[in-house]
Amino acid sequence: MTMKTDILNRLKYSLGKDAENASTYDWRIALSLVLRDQMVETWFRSTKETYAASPKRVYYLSMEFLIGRLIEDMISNLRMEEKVKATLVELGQDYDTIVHDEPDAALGNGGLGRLAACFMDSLATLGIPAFGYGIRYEHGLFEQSFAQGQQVEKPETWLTQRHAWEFERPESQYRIGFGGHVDHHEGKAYWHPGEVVMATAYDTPVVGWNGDWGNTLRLWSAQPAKEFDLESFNRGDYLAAGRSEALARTISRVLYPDDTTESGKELRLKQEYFFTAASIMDLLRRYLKDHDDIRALPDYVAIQLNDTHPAIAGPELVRILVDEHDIPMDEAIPLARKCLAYTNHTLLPEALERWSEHLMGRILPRHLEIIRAIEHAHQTEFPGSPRILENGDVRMGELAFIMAHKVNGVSALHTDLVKETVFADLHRIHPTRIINQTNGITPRRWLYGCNPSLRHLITDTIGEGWVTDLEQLTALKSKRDDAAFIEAFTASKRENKANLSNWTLQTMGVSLDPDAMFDVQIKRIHEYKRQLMNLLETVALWNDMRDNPNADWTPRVKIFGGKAAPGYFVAKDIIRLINDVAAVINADEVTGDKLKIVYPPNYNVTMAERLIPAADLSEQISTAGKEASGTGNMKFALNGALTIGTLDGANVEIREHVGSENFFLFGLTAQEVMERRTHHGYARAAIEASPRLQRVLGQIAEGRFAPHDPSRYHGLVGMLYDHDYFLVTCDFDSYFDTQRRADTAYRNPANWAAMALVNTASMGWFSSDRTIKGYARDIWGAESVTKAKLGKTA
Ligand code: B1H
Repeated sequence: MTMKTDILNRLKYSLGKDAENASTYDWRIALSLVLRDQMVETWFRSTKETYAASPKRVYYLSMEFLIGRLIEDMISNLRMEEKVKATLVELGQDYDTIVHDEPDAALGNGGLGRLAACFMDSLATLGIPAFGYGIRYEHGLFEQSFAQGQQVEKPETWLTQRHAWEFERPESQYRIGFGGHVDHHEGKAYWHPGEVVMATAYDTPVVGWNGDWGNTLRLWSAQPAKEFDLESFNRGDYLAAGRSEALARTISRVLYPDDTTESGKELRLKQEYFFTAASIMDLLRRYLKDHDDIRALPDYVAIQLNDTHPAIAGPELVRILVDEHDIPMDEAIPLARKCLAYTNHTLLPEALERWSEHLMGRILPRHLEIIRAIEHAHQTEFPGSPRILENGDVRMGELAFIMAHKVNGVSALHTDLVKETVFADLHRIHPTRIINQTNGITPRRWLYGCNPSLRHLITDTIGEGWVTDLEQLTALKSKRDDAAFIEAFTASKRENKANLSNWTLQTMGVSLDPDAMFDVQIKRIHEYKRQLMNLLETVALWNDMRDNPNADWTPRVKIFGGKAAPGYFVAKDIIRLINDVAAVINADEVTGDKLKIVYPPNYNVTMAERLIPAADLSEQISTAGKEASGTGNMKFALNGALTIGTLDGANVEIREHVGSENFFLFGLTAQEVMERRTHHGYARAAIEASPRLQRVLGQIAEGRFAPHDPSRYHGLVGMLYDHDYFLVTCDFDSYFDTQRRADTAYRNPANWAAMALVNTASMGWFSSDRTIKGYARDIWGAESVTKAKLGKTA
């Protein structure tokens, strides 16, 4: 059968539509179902090969999988782009319209969730048997719009449409208990939960490059446990009856939009336990089908904890080993540890999870007992070591560390800081436990998929091997003196910029000058990421341009994108200020096209795929020591943008790879930041030393950008003077000067393009394939079942 017939059949039999009456949505779902059929073949084959090989399986537990749109991934990984395009032409349908109809699956906040999605792509491409485990949130990250410049949040509703990729698995259901009490007799513990919900699995196949291997992303959805309600009802406990229904309705309802900011909410703890417990039960059921000896579990199971959110996995696994398999506690703890590893993603104190013992005891009474046992065992072995239980709190970082056989940071600098700060004492006791695995990004989505013009140029020049072996891009370095190639490279960037300008024109009514430098900062809005410093620099540049309008300025478009956590008021003020400043500057006839600010609302994965290929300059300007890694920084450099950045996170390693001459470095180092904070009045001193900054702050404080509400930003400006914790003021001058160096460099287009090309050509190491090989080798002891793929290990 031809693909055309397949699609028409799906339209008819799965959607009940004929071609004459089909909407874009109908066509997209029909096409998706046809593609899904293709994937199922790979998927079955991989499952069979896995059972035959009986290898170690990897389980990646994550509260977030920020997968975005899947249709283009599927089309390109199955190598069906030409065929799909040709078929849609035959059917009189437009490829782009159909592909862009798919809503983003926004099941994550930012980098942590997107990393999990890139890892799933690499695991499948490398042929490592793996499951991603998470929550099937009914509502992903909220949708952002602006009203008079202010962020407005609306619930996200991706599941009101059919999610064409998933399979519901009603047969894979687990009972998840909460609360209740624990009985002890004859040395055994019996937990009697007070509430139960059911976890139902939904599977999305994840197919790697070339359709060679398929893994599963298994997301859990909560359902009421009917028979439990009935039981309670019959016992006369009318309140308990119905509670399961209420809990089930909320537990997988919505993603917490907090990113690296404070939470501590009861529902969040329930969500964490819900998906972790379901995942542990599921992987044990799979293991016990083929194995009798529970003590051999670590030979077949590697569980990776994506931050502390699933850290309850430690106590849960111990609970099952002790309470259900009668393994003694002192044996169960090290056995569980051999299966578990923990990735730390942040040092920000507000993001380090703690739960009050009281709450933990109420929601998970048996787990609190086990946590005490883990604490006791560790204190007995290492008297005086850091405690899990402290000041009435359960510290999840310490728990995850003590229950993991490896703990990793996500960039070289971050890992050093993990050793020196949060886990310094535990590191002294366990000196080989902390290791580094610098983050990476999948080249399939972040070059092949999002940047067709550059993809074609590269493939025409060095062949297609780079897609699975990104280090092959180094071959492009020799082209930096090849004028014809540089011209083609520049033309590709220009095409992407023109496309972006068309998009901003259509969606926001603003067209951009493709000859201007596109300077992009896209990420969550956070004080440590310093969008505010970028904006202050923009105002300073505007002042200079107006002072000297006839000078030969390098035209700039400042592009911002990102959401603020709904309760993070400073971040929301920063958003409003960006929009207020944009309104004034964009209307200024003196500066005109020489300076524009655009801030498209609702930044998400799809928008990143649009903006990154069109960027000339990548803003990676966090206060040194605060950004654990960053992964956007890698995406930009891979797509031929130059970075302006601090020595923070993976910027350090990016700069080493691309060369200091191809990177605009500025600002204090992590050490200098810590030192500077000890100076009394450092911010005021920095402001007083910088007339340019003083002037900008004066304008904002006077209401230059909010003439009808002139005191609007008093708080924000006052904060910079009095407690500028993130050192915006101290780095401002160095940042401004470095921006002017970027201006000068941009005026020599051939040289700029050569620098950009070296960036692209040097980014091979930042493939998430390299990262996953590192985890497989150093943490999991897992291998590729399609052996060839792991041959060339980084
Ligand atoms: C990162 C988070 C995070 N670090 C709490 N920590 C969350 C913490 O909803 N929550 O409660 C959500 C997310 N996210 C990011 O991880 C780092 O800031 C980035 O620097 C890093 O690149 C990324 C992936 O490692």
